[in-house]
Amino acid sequence: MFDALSEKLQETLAGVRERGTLTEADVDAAMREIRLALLEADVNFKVVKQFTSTVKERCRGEEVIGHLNPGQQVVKIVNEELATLMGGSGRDIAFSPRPPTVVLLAGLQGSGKTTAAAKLARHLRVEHDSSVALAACDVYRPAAVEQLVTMGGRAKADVYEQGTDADPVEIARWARERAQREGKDVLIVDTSGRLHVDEELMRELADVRAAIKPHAILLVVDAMTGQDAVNVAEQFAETVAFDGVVMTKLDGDARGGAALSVKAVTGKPILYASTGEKLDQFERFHPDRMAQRILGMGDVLTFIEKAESISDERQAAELERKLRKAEFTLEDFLSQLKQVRRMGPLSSVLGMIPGFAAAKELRGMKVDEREIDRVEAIILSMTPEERRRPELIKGSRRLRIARGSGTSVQAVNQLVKQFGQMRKLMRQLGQGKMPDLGALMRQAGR
Ligand SMILES: Nc1nc2c(ncn2[C@@H]2O[C@H](COP(=O)(O)OP(=O)(O)O)[C@@H](O)[C@H]2O)c(=O)[nH]1
Ligand SMILES: [Mg+2]
Repeated sequence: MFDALSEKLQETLAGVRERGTLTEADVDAAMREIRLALLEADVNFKVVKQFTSTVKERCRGEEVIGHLNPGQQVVKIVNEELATLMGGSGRDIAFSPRPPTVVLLAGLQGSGKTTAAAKLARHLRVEHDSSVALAACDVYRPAAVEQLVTMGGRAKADVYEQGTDADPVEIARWARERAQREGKDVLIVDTSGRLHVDEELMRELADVRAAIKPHAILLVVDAMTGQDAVNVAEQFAETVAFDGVVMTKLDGDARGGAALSVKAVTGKPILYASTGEKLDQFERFHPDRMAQRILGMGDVLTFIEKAESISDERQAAELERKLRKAEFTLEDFLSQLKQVRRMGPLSSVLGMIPGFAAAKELRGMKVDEREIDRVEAIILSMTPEERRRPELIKGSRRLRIARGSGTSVQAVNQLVKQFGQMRKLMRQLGQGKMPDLGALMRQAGR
């Protein structure tokens, strides 16, 4: 998703970034291109207009024009405004202090409610360790109850159902009581949809809402329907005040218009994104990360989360302390290398780091895993003392390490030298300066 938009915005911003100074005409030209790119992505035209005028105003106000490194500033502004457009930072539903937290799902027929109900149940079980029950309140289609029973089973959630003869409001009320009695943390209520927003649907939703007083109402919308999805959301917002959106079928939506417009039009953020038919193709929606991804700035937080999931927190804190004090040794470097490797092929990991993903000359670059093997071998051939104090590595030590690792004295020299540079860089980092990773890579490649 967002592929075409992403490419166009990156192209435009790369042009801006390369300029030394920016004139007002440069900014205007860039805004025109951004406007076109957003319109082509099927973003609501009013939203586009508002977006570009905000960005332009900020560019003027923050003295981008004539400023040192103005291109970076423009990219930063576009990034922030894109994130704001989609709702700021991502969050989960708010849990009630008195369980069960009741979540009502609403939306048109086929938007993906039943699928989302099961996915959300799984998500809450896995991420929050919640016990979840699902209530089957779509009694109009005979297969709807069965579908929820099957999918709920796969999500390891209890499904509360009374077939298709009971009244949806009664089922909802009964399910809420049962969830409380059975000590469930969360009850997710799946409702019926219609092909269009109609009065009957709205009345039924209002009745269910009045009967069970949900803590959160989520509107499920199909991203593939583009601006129709946004119009539907707008209609719902007028009658059933929902709290957030579940955007489904993002896997089938190449343009991204609905995802970019819905918050601005309805005032409600996207909380979850569904990207496939499988149960685990569902995640919290992070507007800030999405904006960065669209602009090719790398997905730093996802990267950090990935890293955190494999290294424990204490280790991470210790590492940070060392980085700040520049006590980072080759030993630490080795353990970092190992951790990074566990995260997957290096090229995909590097793609998540800003600077790497954006640098044109690095796009499509293959990281030579054998080079890393060599580095690892060299460090492994050092004594612990040498790893802590690489400045000891001279003369006969160098030869011993080269022999032990099956490399050459030059290779050992090079590693020690590069490590020295890296340390210097980390000292800067410790002082709050972000290193220019692109420049570092170019240097290393020489
Ligand atoms: N590709 C894709 N299909 C989805 C997604 N979410 C739901 N579907 C499919 O959309 C169809 C309608 O989903 P369903 O949950 O029954 O919609 P409901 O009528 O709102 O309950 C089903 O065939 C689902 O498998 C998604 O994120 N991606
Ligand atoms: Mg359904």
